[in-house]
Amino acid sequence: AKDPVRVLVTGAAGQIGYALVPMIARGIMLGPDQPVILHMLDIAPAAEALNGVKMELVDAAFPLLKGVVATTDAVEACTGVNVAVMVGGFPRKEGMERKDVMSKNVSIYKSQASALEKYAAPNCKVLVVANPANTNALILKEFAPSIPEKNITCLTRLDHNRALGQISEKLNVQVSDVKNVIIWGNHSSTQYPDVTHATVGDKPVPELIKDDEWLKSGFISTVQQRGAAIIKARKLSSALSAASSACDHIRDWVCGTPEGTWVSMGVYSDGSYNVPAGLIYSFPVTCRNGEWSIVQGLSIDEFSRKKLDLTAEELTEEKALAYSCLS
Ligand code: NAX
Repeated sequence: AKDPVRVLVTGAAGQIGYALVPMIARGIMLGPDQPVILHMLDIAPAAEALNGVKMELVDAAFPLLKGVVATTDAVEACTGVNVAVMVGGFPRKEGMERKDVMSKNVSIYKSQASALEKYAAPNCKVLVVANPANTNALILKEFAPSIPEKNITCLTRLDHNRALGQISEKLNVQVSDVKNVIIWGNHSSTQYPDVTHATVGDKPVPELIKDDEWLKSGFISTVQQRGAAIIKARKLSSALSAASSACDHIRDWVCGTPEGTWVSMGVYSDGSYNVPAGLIYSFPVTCRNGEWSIVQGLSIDEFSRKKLDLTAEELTEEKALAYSCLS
């Protein structure tokens, strides 16, 4: 039997945490033959709720679940973890300035970066979900310099999956037949959902859809605004889809992407596609042997170029704002 993998979930008493931990314990993230030990971190006001989640995990008697650590101590939470899913953060509340929210998250991600750097297992893979996801991941990278930058990513797979879902509904085909959409840039409303290279079977999506107007406007804004639409409908933000996409992200990263298929991940930019180096930016990637690489050589038309640049500009501004919170 395989040794258990230790998976950290921060913010585990929250909405996404509640959907995510049972998925991990059932093998959806790391596979049906991979035992896991869950490490759950939250803050003191949520300690009792966190303990309730732990009780439910015990009650569910998951065969793959070999242990549960539920704690408000970041050191205990980070010790020995092989995978860290960072869902905990400070939400933007009504009337709050962007800078104030950024400042709260910068201080959380700075201190959790240090705990991970000191106590996580070597080669720990990190996925940041909490918003602002790209910039939180960048701060984590800055303050955990001994963790390889290739190991620090943020979640844009939910946006990617939303794009697959929209195309599947529009064409009335199975979502599993749609592939190679791309989310470029920030996990925010400036993200660019791109179907230029997407296919259904062996046919290009733009040829199948034949509705340029929808592709260039309705589709893009629906994907960009989907989070807001869920909040409006549910009075709560996306949780099950976020949790499921986080599992997809880690599974493909660890187990590899299928031949001929790429996915979207927020990763440290090396300047590919003329995206400024040093941002955490969502790119199309393939994964093999536990490492992602950016898909190279895709053609970028003028329309796409503008969208790639716009979301990069927003990330550059966010980065500056985050740094201004440090001083
Ligand atoms: P909740 O408010 O339900 O849960 C957040 C949890 O984090 C709470 O239990 C809170 O106590 C905990 N927390 C706060 N500070 C912490 C700290 N310093 N250490 C550990 N835990 C801490 O939010 P939820 O709906 O679960 O969303 C979590 C985060 O995901 C939010 O930042 C949200 O904006 C972000 N999202 C990101 C998505 C993505 O695709 N990247 C999509 C879904 C989601 O909106």
